[in-house]
Amino acid sequence: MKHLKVIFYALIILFSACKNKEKEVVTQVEKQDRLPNIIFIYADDLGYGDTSAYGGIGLETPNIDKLANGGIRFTRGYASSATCTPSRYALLTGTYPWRNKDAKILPGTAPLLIDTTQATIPKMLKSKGYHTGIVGKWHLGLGSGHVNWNERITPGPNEVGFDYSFIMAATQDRVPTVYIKNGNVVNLDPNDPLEVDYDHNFDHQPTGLDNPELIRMKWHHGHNNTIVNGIPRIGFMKGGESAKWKDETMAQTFLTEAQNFVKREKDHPFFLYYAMRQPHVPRTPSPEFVGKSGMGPRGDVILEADWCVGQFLKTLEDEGLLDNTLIVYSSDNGPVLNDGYYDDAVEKLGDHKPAGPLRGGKYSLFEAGTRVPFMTYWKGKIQPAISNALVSQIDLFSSLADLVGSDETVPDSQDLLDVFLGKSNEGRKNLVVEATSRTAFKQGDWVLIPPYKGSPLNKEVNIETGNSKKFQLYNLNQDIGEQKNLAESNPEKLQEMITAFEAIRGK
Ligand code: NG6
Ligand code: CA
Repeated sequence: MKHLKVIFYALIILFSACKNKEKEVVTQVEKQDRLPNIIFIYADDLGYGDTSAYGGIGLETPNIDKLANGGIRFTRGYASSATCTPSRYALLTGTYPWRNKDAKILPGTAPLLIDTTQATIPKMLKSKGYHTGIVGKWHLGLGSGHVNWNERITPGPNEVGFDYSFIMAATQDRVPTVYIKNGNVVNLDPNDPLEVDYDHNFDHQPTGLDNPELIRMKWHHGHNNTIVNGIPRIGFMKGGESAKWKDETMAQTFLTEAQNFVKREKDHPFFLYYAMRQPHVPRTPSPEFVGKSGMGPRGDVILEADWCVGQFLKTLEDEGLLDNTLIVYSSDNGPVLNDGYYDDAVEKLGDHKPAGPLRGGKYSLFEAGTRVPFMTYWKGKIQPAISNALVSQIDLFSSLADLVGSDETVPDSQDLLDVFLGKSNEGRKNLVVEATSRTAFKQGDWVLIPPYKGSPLNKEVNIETGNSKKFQLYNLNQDIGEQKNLAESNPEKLQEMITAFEAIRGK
């Protein structure tokens, strides 16, 4: 009897040990099979030459460089547009922005630009079980015509695929200067309602134009409406005092939100779109970064952004997430120095070249408008390399769909997953880029800019627009700075480019 009892207990112990073993195996398999987390870190107006990884002079960006040098650094990675709204629209929908006539720089009161029935990356990932979030700059419109900022603002990010959103509505230089969390203005006092208008001032509200004595950052062009925190903005705003953001703590606020999101969501696959506001105007570094670059606030906020990337990567590392997370780093458009405020960006630039060797900048059809820092990083999975493949941010939709096993497709987005993971160098054959409602065409090493009316120079920002009465044809392989127009000397190539361009863009 005693023996039987011993055998019985021994069996029970053996059985439960087996069960535990089984559980261990299952968890390991689950871990291996788990879809990777996906993170976009998106800068605002960061140029091709603004990081040390891309040869930037006089600015050290060790954390962004870690992504560039530890992953694939693309030398021909493009934003879809030379301005923010169209690029962000294309990034999330995988659709060329020039197909949507409303995809232009939007005021803070514009309605939601993405149709709620349209395919988006976060929706596609959600269908595969991802938890999705956006932290930072939105600038894709909110609501459906008239927004009451004192009620839940909808539709917005939550209606186009994001489970969680903590955003600024438009840009740091546009009202409303408040954070919006899942559709609600953060810290809003119902007794001090928030009102926003882009056409008319509210009674007795000071403005940058009329009250220079209240200003701590002088406006150069535009930016002379309502003053918030001593900075004159675009658009008029009244009330909402307790909800107004502090410009100097915005970097930390977004960083903390991004860190909290990954800590919260780490137990299942997640997608985070971390849309940083640097180095867009107004450039307001936190006190630790003031004067750090020697280049004035523009350089200082680039260093601050780099620090944020470092802190964010540290969180991913501490949480044990780096091995299973694909990070895509890029910028929404090329660089600009004076974008409407006097902030020493021009005066203190020194030898730094925000566009590197490229011509133009933000708003421009030349290369620097859309060719931006672009890298993919996945610890242990992507081998460090430099890729010269032609890739665009619109390709992320189809490439990520492939990665997660979704068969959803959108016409303009090409599946370049192997290129993004460093297994292939076969990028796109060609690409249409947009800049302030004009388009240009790249195919192989060649660039075609069709004739456009309008000034060849945007005098306010001192950037060449790309406008010319004549066709422009450049060969980037021999002439990365687009100095030698070959349209007349190579009519066959010109015709070949025009035909290929029209086949995509229409006549
Ligand atoms: C322009 C603003 C510029 C910037 C830009 C949007 C003026 C004169 N200029 O209209 O300062 O806000 O819009 O930048 O108002 S973007 O990166 O969001 O596209
Ligand atoms: Ca931008």
